[in-house]
Amino acid sequence: MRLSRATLPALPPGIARPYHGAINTGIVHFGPGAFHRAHQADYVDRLLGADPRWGIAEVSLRTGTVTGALAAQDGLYTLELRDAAPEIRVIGAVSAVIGPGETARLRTQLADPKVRLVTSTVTEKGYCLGGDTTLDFAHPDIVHDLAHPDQPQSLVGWLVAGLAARRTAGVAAFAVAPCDNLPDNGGRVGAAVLALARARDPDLAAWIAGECRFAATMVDSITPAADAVLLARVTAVTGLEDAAAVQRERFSQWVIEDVLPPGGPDLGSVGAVMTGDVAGFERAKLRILNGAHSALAYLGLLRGAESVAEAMADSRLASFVERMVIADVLPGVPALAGFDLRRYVDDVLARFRNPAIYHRLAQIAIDGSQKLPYRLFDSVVAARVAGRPVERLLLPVAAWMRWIARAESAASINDPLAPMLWAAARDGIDPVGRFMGMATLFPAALRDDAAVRDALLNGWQTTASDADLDAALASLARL
Ligand code: CS2
Repeated sequence: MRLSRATLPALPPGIARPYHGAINTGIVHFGPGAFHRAHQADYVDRLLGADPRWGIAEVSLRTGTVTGALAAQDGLYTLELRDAAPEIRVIGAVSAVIGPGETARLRTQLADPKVRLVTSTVTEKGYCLGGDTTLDFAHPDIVHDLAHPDQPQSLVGWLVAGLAARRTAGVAAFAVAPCDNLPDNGGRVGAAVLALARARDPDLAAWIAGECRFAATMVDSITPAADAVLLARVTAVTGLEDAAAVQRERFSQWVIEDVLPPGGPDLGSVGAVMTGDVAGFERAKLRILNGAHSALAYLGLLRGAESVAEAMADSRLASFVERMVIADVLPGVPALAGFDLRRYVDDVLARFRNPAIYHRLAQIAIDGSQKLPYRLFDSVVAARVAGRPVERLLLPVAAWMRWIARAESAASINDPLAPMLWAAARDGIDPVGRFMGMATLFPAALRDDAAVRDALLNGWQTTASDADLDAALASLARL
């Protein structure tokens, strides 16, 4: 039997059920992947009992797998919180499902006056940004959206189309809150939307600039991809099949810039933190948590580990990463009022050790070219400015290059720049030079930096042999 509204009564007692009344759609979300379903949708689910206006219309622009599974289950799915005493809840925040190609429905939904907030988790690459903060006008999706503004393919194209439809209909703009791991995600997406709107119609751009708020957010909860083991566990506990079940650690944080207009969902009432300084939290999280994650992923994969907890059980690797974060990352992270960053480091490392979470390193290793600039290179820039060493920070980058070089083919690497990265890593003469020359990857401040080049060359040599890498991790953890 499959989870649905009709089968809800069959759930065993003790499993929390969703709000039973009717809900309206007040939020449109792009990218209903596991992270969104485990994180933002959980906050909204806990809000609906008090205010059922904020159901979520889930939009998938590319693949219909998740939207298809949700549609077959009346939008319901199971969330498992994993720690020593796992907890299972059925989430009922999804009020509508819009799959790829349903453009007329999407346009209507975006123009609906009841919709006040649009959120997104489309991964770093889904925003079509160039090397810095601006929209990449050479991106094929953006080229397409400029030529066909009413049939967009990109998220940014749909935001512009939705706002244009509201303006024409005399409906107030919705607010936008991107929820991906990008620093200043609100500001960047806002700039990208304005850039595309301007290219289409300067009056529209002026209206958006005046009417639409883009809130930066910091999102955090470790969410391993759903796998067959999870689905089987969920069915064993609930007695129901669920093709859209998700899992995450119990810890969860959602920090939202306090620029959203009144009249929207009161996410603060269900634990989201509204603040003026999202940038500080975002930077701290990206450099500390995500920086350590990426370091564990590439170094751990070279050392044969498969999960974050396994990599943390490799004491040589765990000591190295801890030393890297404390000595090289932390000093470059500006202080946050009322927030103990040193303690945050310990908490993050403890979360990585959670034995109830099987978080695959291969999942974190995806899209390195999109992630490393914010996760590690920003720390390298800060270290160079302050005259601190960069050897430790660049060893995981070298491990990434080595991991790419060992891939059988470019096609086996999950990264939008895979062909270029694979060709560079396999360059027999100067792979480090080829990587450093990539403008979208290396920040300009580092591209011609001899100290960076030396450290990467060292790392590249070191990662060629397991014994050398072992010795380097041990000695760099002591320095
Ligand atoms: C991870 C993140 O997959 C990755 O790259 O580093 O998704 C991480 O688990 C989350 O940001 C935690 O909030």
